[in-house]
Amino acid sequence: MTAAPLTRDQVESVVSSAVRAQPVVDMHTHLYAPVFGSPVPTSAGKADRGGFLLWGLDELLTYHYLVAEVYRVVPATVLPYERFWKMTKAEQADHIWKHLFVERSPISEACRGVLTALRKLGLDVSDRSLAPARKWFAQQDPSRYVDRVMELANVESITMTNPVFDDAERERWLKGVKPDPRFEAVLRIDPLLRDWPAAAKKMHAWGYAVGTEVDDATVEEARRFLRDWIDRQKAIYLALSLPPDWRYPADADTSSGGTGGGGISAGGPADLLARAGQSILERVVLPVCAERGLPFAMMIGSRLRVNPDLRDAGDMVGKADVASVTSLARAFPQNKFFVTMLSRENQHELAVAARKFGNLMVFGCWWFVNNPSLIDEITRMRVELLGTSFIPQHSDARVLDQLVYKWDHSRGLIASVLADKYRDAVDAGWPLTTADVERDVRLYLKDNFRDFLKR
Ligand code: HDL
Ligand code: ZN
Repeated sequence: MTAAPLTRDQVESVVSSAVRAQPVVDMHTHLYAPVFGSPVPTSAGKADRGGFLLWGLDELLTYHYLVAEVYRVVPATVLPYERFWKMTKAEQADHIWKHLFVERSPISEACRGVLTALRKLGLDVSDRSLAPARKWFAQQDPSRYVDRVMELANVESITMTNPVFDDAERERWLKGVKPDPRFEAVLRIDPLLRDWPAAAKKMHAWGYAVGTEVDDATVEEARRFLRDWIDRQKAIYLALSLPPDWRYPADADTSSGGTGGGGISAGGPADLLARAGQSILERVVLPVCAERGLPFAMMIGSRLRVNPDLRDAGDMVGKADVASVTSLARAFPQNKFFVTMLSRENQHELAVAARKFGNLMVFGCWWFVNNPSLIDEITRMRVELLGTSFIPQHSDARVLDQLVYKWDHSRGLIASVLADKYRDAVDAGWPLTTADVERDVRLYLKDNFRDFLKR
């Protein structure tokens, strides 16, 4: 006997409970299992040592989003970048707290996120001082803290980002590391397409007989490199980010309004780079993904280091070319593509592109569109165009505690959109049940990702 259909008045609470209760599989983060090691906590005067798993108050406050924002208030002419980067994490955190929280109201999304995380962790900042919170964090044990944060955020699985061309990352894996099963690895390979000559040089030094020229021998060796690292990491997908001017095919004629050669003069060095990247994509990355049944994730639209002095905070967004995504999905029907785009202007076209290709899974509100007004707009549009067949969000968390706020904020927004859409269905006479809502929410927050990996 099926349950009684929901009335329109019951929809909101049923949806909100279902979204809050559904454990999330977070498909893209920059977090690491504790076994990778954490930075040595900063103590006055001692610069912290690098580490992988970032957590705690000073890391929350020195998130690169907040570094960008504090440099709008205290410009480099007042605080030279080099001086800021020489500060300890605690000193940087104090600087950000003073200027973005105490002397101005913390109402940007990145500021609000810190407050949500502290509140949900049970910390009181009503006295506007960091001291009590700092003391509490210093008493936390990292391994138990992971359990606490994942429980608080209701996240059951964390997908890491493992950039093999980053020396510290690569050495850590070569030493042997077995992440706990709640953390899954992603082979991140940006230089392969963004800068093949530099990637080839590194790979050659690592014992893979590749050359700058993408000939058959190089193709074979580059495939071996990917297979080795997929096996070493037990990677569940491959990923990279691409600049706004990435095009596929790289040399399509732009005059016909086609996808264009990367907007770069034909035959110039940049064009050669684009062509090498295309060969690597067509002859190495996609064939290996297909043979292993692994999705390829493309995060498109990031123009890196427009202000290099801001380091990770210095990247910019640019409108990219969705036609290149459709060209690729069409040319490689046996491959599976996760795609997210950084520009608000690309979102509608990307959602329509996903209607054309079942091997294209749209995911997340990434980085500069991971803000309430845009999450609402984009999620609403995606439900209207794609129904339940997309992945509404990933956290992109770089600091463990961010899971608490990123998922709290996103769950509220996703629930609000879904409540509207379910009310419309009820108004149209559909006998919606609680079980229906719970099934769909599980698709959005877990099964669409898991099923796409297995497809
Ligand atoms: O390329 C990426 O995965 C981006 O998410 C960058 O890491 C970016 O710096 C970021 O953290 N965005 O949220
Ligand atoms: Zn990311």
